Amino acid sequence: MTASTHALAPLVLDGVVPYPPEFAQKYRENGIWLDQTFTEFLFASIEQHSEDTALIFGDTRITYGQLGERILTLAAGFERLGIRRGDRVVVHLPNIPDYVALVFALYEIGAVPVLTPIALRLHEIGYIVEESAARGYITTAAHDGNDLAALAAELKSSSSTLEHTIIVGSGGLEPLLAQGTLEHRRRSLPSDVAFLALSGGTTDRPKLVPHTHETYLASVRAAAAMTDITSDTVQLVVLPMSHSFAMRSPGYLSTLAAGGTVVMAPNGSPDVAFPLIAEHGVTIVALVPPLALAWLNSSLKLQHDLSTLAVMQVGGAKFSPDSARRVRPELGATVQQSFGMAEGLHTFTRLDASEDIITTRQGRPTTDADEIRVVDAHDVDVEIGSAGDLLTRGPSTIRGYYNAPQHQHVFTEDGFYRTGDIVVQDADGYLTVTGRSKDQINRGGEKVAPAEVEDLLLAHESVHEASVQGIPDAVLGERVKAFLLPRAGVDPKTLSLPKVRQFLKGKGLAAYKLPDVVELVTEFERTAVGKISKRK
Ligand code: OOB
Repeated sequence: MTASTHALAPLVLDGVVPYPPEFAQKYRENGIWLDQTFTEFLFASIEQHSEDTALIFGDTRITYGQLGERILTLAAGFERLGIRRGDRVVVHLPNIPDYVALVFALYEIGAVPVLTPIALRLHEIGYIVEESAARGYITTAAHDGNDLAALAAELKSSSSTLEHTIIVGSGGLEPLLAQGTLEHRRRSLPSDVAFLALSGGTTDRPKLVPHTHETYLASVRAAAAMTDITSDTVQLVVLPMSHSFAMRSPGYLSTLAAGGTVVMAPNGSPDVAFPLIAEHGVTIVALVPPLALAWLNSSLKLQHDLSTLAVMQVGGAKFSPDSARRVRPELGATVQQSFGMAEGLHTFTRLDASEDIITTRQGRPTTDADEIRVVDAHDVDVEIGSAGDLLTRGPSTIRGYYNAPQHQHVFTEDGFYRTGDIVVQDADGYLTVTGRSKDQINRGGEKVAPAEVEDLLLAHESVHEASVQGIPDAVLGERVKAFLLPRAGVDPKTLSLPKVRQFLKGKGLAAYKLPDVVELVTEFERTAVGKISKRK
């Protein structure tokens, strides 16, 4: 340790709910939380594998040595900009190699990236910038036909905290790369908040999830062990790199820490992914169920050599047993189901478990320190084999959302997170997800909070009341349906599906949250307290 290490005091971020000291002590004594930061975790690998390929994207190949150099150059650039330890910087990028370099450059200086999916738009990002009091915002010029440079300009003019907007790919990184590199050393502590991520969402506004280096790396290491990640691993990453499935379950973090190779793709469609598997000898991939189905149903699988693919992970939403059973015969890979959440817990089916287990269960926790309770409506534990609400507490599960005392009720007094998932646990600890008690739509792994969409719909001049619900869909699992009660005398045409979508898009809502179906109603059924009943 250097002299400056001793000078580091813990980073205090107001709005973070700490772990009780006795839990922190237990996790450290048990060797689950280690004395290591994100950059120490990665730089150990960079030093050992400097000549090996870390990242592949299109024709670009980046060695570990080059990645380390890029991180330290960008870190020097951020420091010159005046970004300091603890400062929040919203990162809103697609899967590109500089995503990894930029996020790790922020970790290197102890700044706190706020990791956001590229699909989000002004409504969400504006709120996230404000909520996190971000000093920086990093994006790309355009994505999916959306002008993100304009979004950056709009954010800058409306935010009182935002000083720096950086547009990657339009020369925006040049000033950061202009001169010099930092020396890699400890500038943050393992107990510091490393980053803020987004919760799947049940409320009218996104909630931010604070993870420390210790909490998150504990889950990265555990996932790597569950999935046999080594320096021979070639991992294809098609899901957004800001999502925890793509980050740490086992995600790109595990593969880079082991000295393996991460192949990034802009999306996971078979025509994009299959040639990459054949060309680079991909061994593992993580998919959401609709993508897994697209792979199974694609005739392209006969045209590409997919024989290196050993593990196909599926998670984010329920994968049907019938589809799971097709994976080995049709793709030659072992299916590994994963059930996880930004808030922390992630579970895996073990690679050597029986075909029955891997096709019907969503996994079990990675460590004995992950506590699971399955409870009834009175918070009383149900019998093994019975369905109930899943509560969890453990070394990688947060104790509260960032700056959100109003949402602390989703954590019990003794620190269990109420996941809002209904599960059955079997005698071996495996979980089967059977339903949901939270007000959320799971659209093929992308989470939509009805309250967020309803809130915007109520701002429409023709809408008197709105209820947004999930409807079954053969491919996505669920789609988004808006039931609208028009104001008296309104022409129904003003509330056609295209018009409603256009209205919400204009409000800056991400495309995946836009209703797939609109139905006009003349009245709503009510619950006893007068709320719109969603069950009926
Ligand atoms: C993952 O994380 P989030 O934060 O986008 O969503 C969490 C929620 C869970 O509470 C559950 O409702 C649902 O997504 N979910 C699943 C599932 N995996 C997640 N529901 C049924 N079956 C599954 N396998 O989605 C996530 C994070 C890390 C690893 C995997 C998924």
